[in-house]
Amino acid sequence: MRLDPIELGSFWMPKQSSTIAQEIDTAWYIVYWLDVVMFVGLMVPLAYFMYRYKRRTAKDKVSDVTHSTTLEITWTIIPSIMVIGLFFVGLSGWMKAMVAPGNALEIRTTAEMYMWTFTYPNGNVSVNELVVPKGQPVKLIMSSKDVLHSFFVPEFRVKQDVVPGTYTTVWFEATENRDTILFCTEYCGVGHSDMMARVRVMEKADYDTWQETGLMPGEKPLPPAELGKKLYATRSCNTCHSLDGSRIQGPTFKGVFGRTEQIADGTSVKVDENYIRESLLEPNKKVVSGYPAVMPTYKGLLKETDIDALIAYLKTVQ
Ligand code: HEC
Ligand SMILES: [Cu+2]
Repeated sequence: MRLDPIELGSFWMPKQSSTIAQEIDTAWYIVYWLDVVMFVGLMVPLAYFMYRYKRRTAKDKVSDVTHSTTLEITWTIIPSIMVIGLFFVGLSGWMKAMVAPGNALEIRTTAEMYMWTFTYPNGNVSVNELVVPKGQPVKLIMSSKDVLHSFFVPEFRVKQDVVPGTYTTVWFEATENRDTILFCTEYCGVGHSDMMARVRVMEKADYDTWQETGLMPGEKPLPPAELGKKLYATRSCNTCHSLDGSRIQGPTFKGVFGRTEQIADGTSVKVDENYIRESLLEPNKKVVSGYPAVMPTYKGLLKETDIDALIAYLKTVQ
């Protein structure tokens, strides 16, 4: 999936687009600059002493100082105070990041090789596109269908493992009316680097419209073939099916409609409306010979109009 690169907010960091981003960055910068000061403060004198007090001849005296209690107490107490200070800086941000506000909008999130599925409170589903209202806390209740994945939105400064067989949660409140990127940040297989999703942040009113009608801000209903073309990209068919005849994970869509396909059980089938429908709802019923049975089912994820639209679109891919 092709996405615009994330914008940088500073030399080190992407833009801050959530309510906790600022605090996380502040903690990070404190640690960072402390490290810089300590590193320089230790290494420069060290280098100087090595040069200045180098033992040059056998006659040079070796110091008889064995230790200095004052120095030892100083270099124990000062770093201890710094580390305790850092603990409280971190604790404050960590508590905020861990505990979602009670009024958070809950979105069920499922990760699987190699896509993200989001189910909204009213039953709407979006694939590889997380749609959230600006200025409202959002809590994701996440799990994985297969292996370990991890949810990471750099602009929001949130990151959380997504684990099979259990729920993990993460929350954020988006502050910018701008799209950004969600990455899988746990190596999960050959398609890992493609496992990204667009995060679309919009005004609450636009979000409500999208929930009701599926239309993004400024969008009009599309003719079926065009809607299908859009779904091909937004429902991540494009991660496995090419349009130009090349083989990715699945067979190319070039000339797919009307093509006769060899099925792994030895039979063959002509690609028509019903076969495409079945491929979407029960992909493993007829597996194309020579391909792995990795296509996920889209049952419950595509509306009837979406299925019609995809069929209309596939007819046009020649
Ligand atoms: C994770 C990879 C993956 C994704 C995502 C995926 N498919 Fe597939 N698809 C496959 C594979 C592999 C096959 C061949 C094996 C089989 O038949 O199950 C296949 C087969 C098909 C077939 C039968 C093709 C033929 O030549 O017989 C159709 C139609 C199809 N997919 C449509 C779609 C559509 C539409 C989408 C998006 C809504 C989609 N697929 C998403 C992997 C994928
Ligand atoms: Cu992953």
